[in-house]
Amino acid sequence: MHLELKELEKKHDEFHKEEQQNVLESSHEKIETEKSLNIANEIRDGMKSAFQSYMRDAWKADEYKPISRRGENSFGGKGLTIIDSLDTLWLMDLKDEYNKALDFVKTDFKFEGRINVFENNIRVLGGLLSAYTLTKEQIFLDKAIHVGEVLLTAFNSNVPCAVINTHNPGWCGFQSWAGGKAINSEIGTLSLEFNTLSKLTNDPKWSDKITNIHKIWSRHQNELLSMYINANNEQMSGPKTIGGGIDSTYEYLIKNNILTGDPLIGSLYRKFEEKIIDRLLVTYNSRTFVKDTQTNYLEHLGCFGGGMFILGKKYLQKGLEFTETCAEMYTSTQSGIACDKVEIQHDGNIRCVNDIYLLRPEVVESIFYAWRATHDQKWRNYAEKIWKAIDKHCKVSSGGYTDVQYVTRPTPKQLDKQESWFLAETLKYLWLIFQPDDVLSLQDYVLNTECHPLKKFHKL
Ligand code: DMJ
Repeated sequence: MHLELKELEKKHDEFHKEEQQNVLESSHEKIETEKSLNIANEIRDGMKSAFQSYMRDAWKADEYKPISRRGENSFGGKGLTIIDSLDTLWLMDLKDEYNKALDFVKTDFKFEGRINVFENNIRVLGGLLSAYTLTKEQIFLDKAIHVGEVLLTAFNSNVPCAVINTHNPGWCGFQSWAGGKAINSEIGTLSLEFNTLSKLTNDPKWSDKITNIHKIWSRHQNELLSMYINANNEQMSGPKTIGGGIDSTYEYLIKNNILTGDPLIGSLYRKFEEKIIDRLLVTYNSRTFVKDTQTNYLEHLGCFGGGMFILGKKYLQKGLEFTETCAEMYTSTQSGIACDKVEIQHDGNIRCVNDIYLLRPEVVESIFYAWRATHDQKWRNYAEKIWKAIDKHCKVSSGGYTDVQYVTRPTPKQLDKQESWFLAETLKYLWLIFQPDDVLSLQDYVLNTECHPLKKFHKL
């Protein structure tokens, strides 16, 4: 009898302890959710400031110079910032700004003149397709089809031209810095948009071009891809890294596999992924990163790689470690802002090589995938720190955000450019990190390299 009573008391105590623990956990969760909402609102205010000051001083220009308060037509005057911002405005429920952007597309948007195929594909075609995907406004699809028709004229052969000009049909240019060759990342970063356009229109003329490009990759699958490719004989040359010039080619293989469900593209990605892990991924005193072939340099641009491994699942842990190295590029400077290029030394020290920050997204991009994959609070903590540093040093007092220089000093120098990718990507990834997972669920969407969401084919 006595024993039974003791047993009962014990059970009673355990029950209360558990209850208290549950109450504690749920109030902790409440505080975390509230905190996340506040940070998300701050980021939304940042987007408001970036877009509204562009509206005030540079409406219809491609990009904004927030210090001199004027526009810059870096894309020949296509309203690039407007198109690149459409889906962010919609997602953040910035209605007035979104409606103004929609009116621009209806009445003013023109796609003509000199056109850089890769940049216009990821930002303009990607921007229009994602706006259509989210809103179902027919005008976005109509304009996307028009843009897609123009981009198709870049294909004189399997390897498209880097630059075309609608005022000079048939003219085909390549980047002079690439010695007249095509750049691998440029031709490898068309597939998500072209395949989506074919799917939505039921016309294979875009996806056919992608099939041809994938045949080139298949012929080179026994080695890592090089930076340049000769458009005439499809020979490759130049460095084999995952930085600028190659980066998003690999990213688009895994994303295209997820978008379309095509297993052949998946196995092509796996072949390259294996080689990147074997030959380029290193760990120096607990800092894991994908190195350059000749040096121990790591570009901010290359930091998309952590997110790519996380998406690929097989090297999830390596992806998380790589993402942490990239996040530490921010925490290792006095301003809390990362350098555009660093050297990871053998003792794990991060040495700045290029002391500039161009409002780039790749690190918060990988942090976004790390957060969605693990829900480890440390990723939100990193994102919060990065956001606060950007807001402190890159925000211009009269409105908008700018590139900065001398990020290793406590107070960097403000330059005079608000990149369109800051509104399309950096702010969107940061905001998404503080949203629940069903906001742009990765079960339904694939984000292109400019963070424009496209619907997975089986969900269409
Ligand atoms: C963006 O336009 C895209 O993320 C692209 O893939 C690489 N460069 C910029 C941002 O740094």
